[in-house]
Amino acid sequence: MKFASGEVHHAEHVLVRVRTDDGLVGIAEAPPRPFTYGETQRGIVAVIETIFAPQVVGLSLTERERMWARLDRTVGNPTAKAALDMAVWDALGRTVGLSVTELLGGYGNRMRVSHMLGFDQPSAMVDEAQRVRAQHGITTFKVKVGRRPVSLDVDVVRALREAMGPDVVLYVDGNRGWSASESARAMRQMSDLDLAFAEELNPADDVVGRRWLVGQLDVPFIADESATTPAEVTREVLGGSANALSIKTARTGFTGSQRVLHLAEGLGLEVVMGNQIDGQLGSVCTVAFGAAHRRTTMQAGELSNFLDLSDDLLTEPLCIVGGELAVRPGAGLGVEIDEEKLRRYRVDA
Ligand code: MUC
Ligand code: MG
Repeated sequence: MKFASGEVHHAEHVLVRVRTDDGLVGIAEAPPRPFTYGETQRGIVAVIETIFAPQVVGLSLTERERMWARLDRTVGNPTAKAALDMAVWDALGRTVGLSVTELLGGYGNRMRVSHMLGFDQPSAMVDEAQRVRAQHGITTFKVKVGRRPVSLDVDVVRALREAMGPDVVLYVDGNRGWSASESARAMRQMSDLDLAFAEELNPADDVVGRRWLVGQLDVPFIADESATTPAEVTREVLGGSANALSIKTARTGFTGSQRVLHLAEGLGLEVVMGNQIDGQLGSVCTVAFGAAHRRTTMQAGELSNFLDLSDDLLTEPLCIVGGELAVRPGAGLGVEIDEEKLRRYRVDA
């Protein structure tokens, strides 16, 4: 997967496991994304082993507020904290015999899926979209943009609209690749392509340029990596630099994602469940959260990046059917790690 801020070739993730006194194990994954959050695989392991584990071992599964007060003494490290949080929720669900989706909100048990298309030639991106629609029934696509000249990406989006027809939902994500003026020009050139959203086309740190851009667009502007915490969301939205949100459980866990979601409800913002190029375990976490709440099910969730991986760790692989991914029935997240595969892929033992 290639995009304006980086590329991902391997799933060098961290599997986080929380063991309870009763012998139950909660699980979650942390995906290192140095170009977005500054984390690395070894850094995630180190911060959990040396700082977070000593702070949380001994707490009850219901003391999440206390746990976060301790985790937040350390700045940064969002995916390490999020994986710990989600593993605790998984362990809680297994303990009380309820799914995480029921514990979080119980709104539904599935989400429509949006598929992310990384940088390539227009014909290759169209081929992928057609294959994904034929094989999995997916009809919503997020197109990575942010290349120079902007015509590279404009041509792709136009080719997708022409090949896929008027009924597919298309939106674009620039991962901060363009300037404000490049973004405005590209969006003008795509104004006849019926885009649903534009995401992080330029950096939020271009403060005036970003407000200028967002103020002139006729589609909601999604803040992703620029607004990950309630305070960042408040700053970006009240400052006029965004008017929709990407929520990623990979970086805010279930506890922090719920805070951001409730803030979005209060502010009246549309939200999209985003993907941090997650494996199957991360995708299970995203759908468990997204299906649990009404607002997150209003848009298709980005749940299909795991399709790019040649193998994964779950005993029962995920399956997207009819354009939807279902929550796994069963307590907690409802999934188990295949210990044989874990032995094969782990790099620390
Ligand atoms: C996205 O929505 O931006 C790519 C980089 C990253 O941090 O997340 C992905 C997808
Ligand atoms: Mg994004």
